[in-house]
Amino acid sequence: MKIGIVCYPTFGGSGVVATELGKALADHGHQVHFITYSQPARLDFFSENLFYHEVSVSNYPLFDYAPYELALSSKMVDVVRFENLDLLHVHYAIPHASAAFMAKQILATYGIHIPVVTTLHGTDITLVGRDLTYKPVVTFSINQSDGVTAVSEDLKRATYDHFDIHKDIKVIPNFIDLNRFSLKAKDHFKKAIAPQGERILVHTSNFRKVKRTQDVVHIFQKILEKVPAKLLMVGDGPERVNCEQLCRDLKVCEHTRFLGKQDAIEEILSVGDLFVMPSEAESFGLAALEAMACKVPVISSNTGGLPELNINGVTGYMNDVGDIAGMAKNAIHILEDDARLAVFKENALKRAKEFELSLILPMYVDFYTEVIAQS
Ligand code: GMT
Repeated sequence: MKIGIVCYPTFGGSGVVATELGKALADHGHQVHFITYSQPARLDFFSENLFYHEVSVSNYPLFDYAPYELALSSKMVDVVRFENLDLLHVHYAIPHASAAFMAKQILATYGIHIPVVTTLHGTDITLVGRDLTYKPVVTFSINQSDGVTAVSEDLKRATYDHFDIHKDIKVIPNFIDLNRFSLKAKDHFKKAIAPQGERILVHTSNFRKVKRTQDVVHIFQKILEKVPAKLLMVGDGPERVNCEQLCRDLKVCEHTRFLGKQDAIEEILSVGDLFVMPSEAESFGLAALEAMACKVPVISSNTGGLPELNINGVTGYMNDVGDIAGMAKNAIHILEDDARLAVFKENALKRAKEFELSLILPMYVDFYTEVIAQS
């Protein structure tokens, strides 16, 4: 198949999933054309089946806001026509699904029919999409997609609950490439971070409000009262500065390192003993799956799709959003006993294997085939 993939080419989860999916499809002989405004973060090598088409938005003094969506639609039209694509797969509804709808209409005037698959990732539904500013367009463009997928049962439910959707939504969970995400020997790094053999906690995110990153610091402070530990905060975003201040206020700075945006997340996860994800909303929790693949159990909130990934008492624990005391208590329970920690680590990896790329990729390929046949 020749597939066009549209996504946010950033460190965000939806862009990561889209990029990894495209790479895997290309490995399996499909031709994949990425259509984005910059080179996706994890598309940093050559493959004969991978192509990248940059959407450049020309500015004009009249525009307070340059019309990215129009430039994207035009680029989709161009790529579909001249690369003879079989299908467009857009990740994150806003504005990709409506841009695809526009492209589809334009292509029809050339006698070209292009099926569109939209994958819903989370905040496009639960946060931004529900905002009345976008809701009519999001509803319309989901309904106009030829196929719709969601990354968890919870996100599917939320979509039906909050939008007037009359399309079937297929749940295809996120996946993990265990060739990349696996426990790496990083003993020297571990020693540098935790010279006295302290437990290492890891948090990775884009430091947006929805991630409740300050909860991570509060939880860590409580853990430190009982278990010698270090905290690695990976990623960057608007809340980082507040977290840094909180570390100073709570006097946990000397045990905390802010590592900023990192490419080799698997190497950092490899020294981790516990991953902390206290998010307000999380449609799936890809970062938690990445941790589990590196044998790191997860302390998380029980929001959104997290219960579909993290098994309470087995791969980690879940508490209500904001239950800092509960999360700290469960973290201490896992961390204070070597044997218990080892069991949680094994369980985390076992669970991650259920989301192996090779199991999930065929679900997308079958879905594309079905959508192409039906449209
Ligand atoms: O979590 C973010 O802020 C990024 C966001 C995105 O779309 O890039 O992540 C969403 O999609 C990921 C991949 O499907 C999911 O694993 C995340 O749970 C989801 N984030 C939220 O629902 C908050």
